[in-house]
Amino acid sequence: MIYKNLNKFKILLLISNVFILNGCNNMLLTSHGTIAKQEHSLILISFIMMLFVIVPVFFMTIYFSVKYRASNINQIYKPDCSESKIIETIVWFIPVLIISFLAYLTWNYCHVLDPQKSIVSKYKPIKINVIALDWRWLFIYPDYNIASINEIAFPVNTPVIFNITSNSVMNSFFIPSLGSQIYAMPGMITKLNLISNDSGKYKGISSNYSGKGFSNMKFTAISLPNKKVFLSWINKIQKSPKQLNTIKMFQKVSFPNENHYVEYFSNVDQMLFKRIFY
Ligand SMILES: [Cu+2]
Repeated sequence: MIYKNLNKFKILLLISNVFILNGCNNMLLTSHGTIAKQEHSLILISFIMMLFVIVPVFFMTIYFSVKYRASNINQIYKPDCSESKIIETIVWFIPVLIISFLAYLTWNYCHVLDPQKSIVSKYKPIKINVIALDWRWLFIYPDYNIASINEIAFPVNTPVIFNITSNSVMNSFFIPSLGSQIYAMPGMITKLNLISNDSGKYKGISSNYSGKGFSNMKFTAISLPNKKVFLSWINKIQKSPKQLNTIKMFQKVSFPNENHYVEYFSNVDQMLFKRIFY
């Protein structure tokens, strides 16, 4: 009987392992840029620090409940004990130590990883203006006069400066593999600096619920191997017959639509981004 239950337990353990280990492949934990890598280590350090609290608590819960069970008559019985200097010291000192360390860490990383801070690199940064629509992402490359929906590209090891706003409700711009999410808000511009150190395709999402089409509000961030490939990507979009140089065209593009597809626009109004948030 016990053996049968043990086998069931093993199977359950195996199945749950699949789900737990699946988390290892989580986008947030497969970092592909300097920013994401530092955030990854911050998460890991904080996680380990918190284990210093959780593991002893779990251990003590089991240990004390076994040791001080009613049937254990061999233990010392001290009904008048009301104070212990040793216990007081431990339960105050350790949490203070952990919280101070986490506070120091958070303060430091907050300044190092400030989304507004430009990333030092020998390459000239790429500027991308981001507009959150219902329920798509519109990206404008002001230096190349082009725009795209639900797709961006940039060369590897090149800093990317995102200026982000929303033409609708609040959303959140997030490329988990590259780190740092930031809010897209109407009437405001938020700034985000990211870099990719590996070429590849990364998933971009909105991590802030914004209505019924929200689950389709995804985009692809393509990190291209070099500037030459990037320029040919730009060139491909510059040949697109679709244009975006009047407010009427923009209204058509920004009309609520939950279909997830990629669109390219050539000849984009230089002032469009500014017009949207004023
Ligand atoms: Cu705000």
